[in-house]
Amino acid sequence: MKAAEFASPAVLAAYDWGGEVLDVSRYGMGHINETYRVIALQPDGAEKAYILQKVNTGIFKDPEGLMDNIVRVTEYLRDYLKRAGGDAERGAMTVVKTRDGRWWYRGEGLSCWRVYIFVVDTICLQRVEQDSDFYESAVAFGNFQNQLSDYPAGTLHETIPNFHNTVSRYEAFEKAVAEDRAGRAASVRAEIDFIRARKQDCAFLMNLLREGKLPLRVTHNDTKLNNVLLDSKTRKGVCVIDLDTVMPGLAAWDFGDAIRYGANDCPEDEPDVNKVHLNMAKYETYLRGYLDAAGAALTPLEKETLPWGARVITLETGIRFLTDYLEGDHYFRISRPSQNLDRTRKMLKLTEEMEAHFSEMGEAVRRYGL
Ligand code: ADP
Ligand code: GN1
Ligand code: MG
Repeated sequence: MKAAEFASPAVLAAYDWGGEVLDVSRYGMGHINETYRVIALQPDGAEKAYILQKVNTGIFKDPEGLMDNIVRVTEYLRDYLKRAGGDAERGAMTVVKTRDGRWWYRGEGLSCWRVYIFVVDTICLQRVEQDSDFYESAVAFGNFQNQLSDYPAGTLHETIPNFHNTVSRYEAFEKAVAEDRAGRAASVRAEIDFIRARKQDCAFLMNLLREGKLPLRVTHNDTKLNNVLLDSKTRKGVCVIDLDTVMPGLAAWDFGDAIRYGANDCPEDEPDVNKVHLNMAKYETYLRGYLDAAGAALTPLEKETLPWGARVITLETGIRFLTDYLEGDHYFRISRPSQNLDRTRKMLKLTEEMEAHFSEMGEAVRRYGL
């Protein structure tokens, strides 16, 4: 077996892979978990692939609750797809049990490992390559929203409390500025001022939620383009992945996170902010796909506030990147020193662009139908 990076034979022994494990290699581009692809030889001579992940328990402190959410949601989706005549095998992820019948393996130091069947003949994009890819990812996330619209959101565990509570994210940011643990606050005055000037915006959606004007849904909460698999031949959306943050939330957050990641033309850590622009054509493409799939399940106010979702989540993600930079880069994985600052600046520039295009963003929603 070629597994130079992989030093946990006990984890491999905890699962029945159907035959000899031929390869374990690091996989994917996530910022939080450790992901591997495992290839195992099957009795019929075929090679079968799995995804093996070490969940970041520094961030997800309740792996039991997290895995319970994932098992419940994937089983619900599979049942839904079976009833609707969809592809239940590929349309929902399948968690593989350990040899002793558990949904996850507790490793050394209370680490949490879990295994999924690798959904084959799919692609996972870091950037939109063609317009239709973004449309298809919107349909996939929209279907996810629609399919779960009758699921009692309040019964899910809050895997990270206040995950998209932008008001608490703002408070954590102010605390990081005050503590200035990495001694970086003086060098990011402009970014701090930019965020402070938008303190009110952080409360916009939270207020509507508190007032009962927006319903709490089952949401994904991390709707980046690379959290959906597209069919490698047809390029249609196959399966929504990365379900760690599935919990009660607002539809606008899911819509907004996808826009902040995908409706522009550069990577998330683009160092040159002059290149960062909101791409309105991509925004409209995603909006169309999302409403085509989920429109019927959303209230008029939910649809109306979708642009706010984009604006607030983009600002919030900038706040989170800057908070991490001020705290010394302990949360988001980095591969170079000022990566979290570049990520911050990109988010703030995009926020500004959304503010400038805000009326157009709203008009597009009205054009596609409230
Ligand atoms: P992270 O939370 O670190 O982003 P993900 O759960 O998104 O981790 O997984 C990382 C990558 O692994 C994904 O972007 C995708 O390329 C791949 N992946 C995850 N689950 C599957 C799966 N069931 N089938 C195929 N590829 C997968
Ligand atoms: C993290 O795990 P990943 O890379 O899909 C983060 C998201 C951020 C995103 C920014 C649990 O997502 O909230 O939006 O990075 N996930 C968690 O790229 O914090
Ligand atoms: Mg991911």
